Amino acid sequence: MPAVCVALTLAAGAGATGIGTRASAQGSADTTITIRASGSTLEFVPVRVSAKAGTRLRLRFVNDGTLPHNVVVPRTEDDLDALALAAYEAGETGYVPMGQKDKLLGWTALASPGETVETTFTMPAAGEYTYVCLFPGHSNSMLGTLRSLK
Ligand SMILES: [Cu+2]
Repeated sequence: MPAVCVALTLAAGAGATGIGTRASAQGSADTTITIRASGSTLEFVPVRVSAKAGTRLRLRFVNDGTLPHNVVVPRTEDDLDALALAAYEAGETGYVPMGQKDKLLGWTALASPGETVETTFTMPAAGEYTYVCLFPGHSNSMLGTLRSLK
C-alpha cells in the first residue's frame, strides 16, 4: 500500500500548482535556486533565498547529508505548526501532509542521503515565506526564509 500512495502523490504533484518531483522531471521555471543539507545538521544552506513575485521558481534540494529531508513551502507561516504535526502521520507521502496540500505553495519528495529533489511553483505576493523540512523532528530548526521580491 505505501508504494501505491507514493505513486499517487507524485502523479498529483505533477499538476500546475505544486510540483513535487524527482530532479529528472522537467518543469518550466524562470529561476532555479539550489539549497543543500550536509552532515547530520538540521540546517538548510543557504538559509535565505529570494526570487521575484509572480515568476516561476524551481527550488532544488541537494541532500548531501546523512539524514532524509524534504522541502515544503507553506502559503503562510501560520500553518507551520499544524503542518509539522500532520507530517508525523504522512510517512507514506514523504512526510508531506497531502490532506493539507492547499496550504502549500510547493513541496518536494523525500530526499534520501545523496538524492536531489525539486519543486516548481509561482512566487507569491511580495513578502517573506518559510521553507521547512517536515521530516519528523526537523521542523523546529530546519527552516529557511524565502523572500518574494516586488
Ligand atoms: Cu530534515
